[in-house]
Amino acid sequence: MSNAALAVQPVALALDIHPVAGRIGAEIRGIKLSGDLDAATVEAIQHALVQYKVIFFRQQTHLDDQSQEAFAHLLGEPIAHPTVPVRDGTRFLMELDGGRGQRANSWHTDVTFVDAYPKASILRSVLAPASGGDTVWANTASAYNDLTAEVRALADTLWAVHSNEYDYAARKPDVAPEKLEEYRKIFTSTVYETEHPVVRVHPVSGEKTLLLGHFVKRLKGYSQADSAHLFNLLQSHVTRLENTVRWRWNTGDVAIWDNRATQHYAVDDYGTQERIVRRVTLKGDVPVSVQGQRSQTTKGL
Ligand SMILES: O=C(O)CCC(=O)C(=O)O
Ligand SMILES: [Fe+2]
Repeated sequence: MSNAALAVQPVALALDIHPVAGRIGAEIRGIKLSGDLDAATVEAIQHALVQYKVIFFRQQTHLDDQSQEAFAHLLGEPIAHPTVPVRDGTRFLMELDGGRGQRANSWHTDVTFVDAYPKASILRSVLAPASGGDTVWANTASAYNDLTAEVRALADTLWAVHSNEYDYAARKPDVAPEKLEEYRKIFTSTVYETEHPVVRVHPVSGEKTLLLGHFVKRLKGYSQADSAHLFNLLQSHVTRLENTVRWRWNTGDVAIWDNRATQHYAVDDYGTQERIVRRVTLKGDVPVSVQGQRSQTTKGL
């Protein structure tokens, strides 16, 4: 082979990757995120994202709302939240401000109340508290693999109804009722219901993943009580500490997660300290079950 032919062979770009926990999460060093990254770097980031499921970049304090959105465009097609208005001056960005009670302290996958929910989320810390306010991610593929063969076979057949309408007060007893009502009104301005398989085949890796989290209302064909038992049996494997990674934020850190293979939880232990994060989500595709059936939105279209 001539030198010229060698030169056009695609070269896999090696990122400086440092796994954080045993089963999920890696920090990537030496990259300055922006809308101008070259194609090889973007491809390597995409690959690391599917492999590690959540990737972290420190010291990205140069990013602002616009360059966060520009970077997001390189990884996919940014989409706005279906009900929460975008931040002023942006097209897709959503802010979560702890001071305004926006504390995502329950286990979830983003926006699973619609069928083609986001494939990934890109979260930037704008203001990190001096202590506390960590975020935890869980690997929903290893959680599936941890089940016994018998429970896996059962899970493969289950379908769950996901909705953005749930008992907000029951979930957040510590938030003032007026604040909660204000939030609920916006979040459920359109009520959605979507039927998803409990086991989703990942469209890139082919892994089987548990698709659950706090938008699940019930399992199809089961009573409320049996739904709760079955849900807890499966969900408890997702959230086992061994199955998670926890990130201690500094202002300027960016976390990107594969929303098709993870759940996350923002720990609400920072009291009255300020904490602000901003998120861009990327368009996903409709989940497919082990048997090849697709998810379906039944309400809110
Ligand atoms: O505040 C966080 O760390 C995460 C919030 C969250 O759930 C999200 O951005 O999707
Ligand atoms: Fe979230």
